[in-house]
Amino acid sequence: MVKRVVLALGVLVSLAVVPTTAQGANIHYWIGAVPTEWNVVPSGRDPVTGNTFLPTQTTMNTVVYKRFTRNWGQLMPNRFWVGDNDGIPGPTIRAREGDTVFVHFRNMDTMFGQSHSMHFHGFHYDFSSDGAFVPGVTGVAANVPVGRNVTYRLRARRGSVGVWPYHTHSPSMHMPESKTLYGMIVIRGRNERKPVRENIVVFSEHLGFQTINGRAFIGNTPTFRSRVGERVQWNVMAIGDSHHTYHLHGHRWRYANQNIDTRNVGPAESWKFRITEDEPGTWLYHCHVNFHMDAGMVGLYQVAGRSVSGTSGGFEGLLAGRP
Ligand SMILES: [Cu+2]
Repeated sequence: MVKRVVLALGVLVSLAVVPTTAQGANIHYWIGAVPTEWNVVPSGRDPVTGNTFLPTQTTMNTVVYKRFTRNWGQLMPNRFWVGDNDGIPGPTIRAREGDTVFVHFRNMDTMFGQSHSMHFHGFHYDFSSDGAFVPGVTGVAANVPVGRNVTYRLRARRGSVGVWPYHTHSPSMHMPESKTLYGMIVIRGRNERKPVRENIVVFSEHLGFQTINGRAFIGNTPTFRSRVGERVQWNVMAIGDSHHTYHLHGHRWRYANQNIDTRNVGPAESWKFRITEDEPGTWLYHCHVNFHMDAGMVGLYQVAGRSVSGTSGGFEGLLAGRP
């Protein structure tokens, strides 16, 4: 009897030691710095003004982050619009509070032959995984030569929940052809529910254009889609030298105890908000700095009604030029 009580107590004690929330997972990413040719205005036109551009004005050789399958098997497929593996922004790194993320990085920049790195906001990590070059102090992970691999170990803790940038922080971050080495981190709370849709908007500037996810003008920037009744999350971030004011037509959300429909985002700042969709339409989202909008920082958000027919109204024609 005594034995049984002791055993029961032992079970109770061991249960108490086990955390009440689920243990975090170990997540692995294989991400390379890959040279690529990038067209900022693949349609060659701004459908609002009718201005046209030649490919020679809108195309650059540059270096981007791309994700590979396990152990560098092959490039992960790209998905339309937000892509996730077309290069700008780089692949989205996802985790939940409690997870440990291993990012295996390989520098494949044979085009420019520069050393690169990855530096992550939001996560907790040891100094050796900082990925930021300090002369005479940091190791190879802060300045990875072409052909070399390193692994960054990142921990998502309670203070890590949110959306964050990652980018190169080797000396190459000061070179024009490496200004395209950036991407987004999305860390969910342990018990935070997934939104039905997630729209990623990264403001930056390339080749003199003001870009959203590396593209300029409607039909080149992402066209996001949703349906009335869906819970939609917008992740907004800026990279580069400018401050932007994200604005979404026909919608408003709560921030700092007030209703807003426009919010600032400066270099390396990032934030998210959620809305439950109730306004069908083909809405503009854009930076409200006027000359930024004029230079391409504008896109469409198409919200269909509950019926299948939706509200596309000539919208597909706008996108005809998109590859
Ligand atoms: Cu702007």
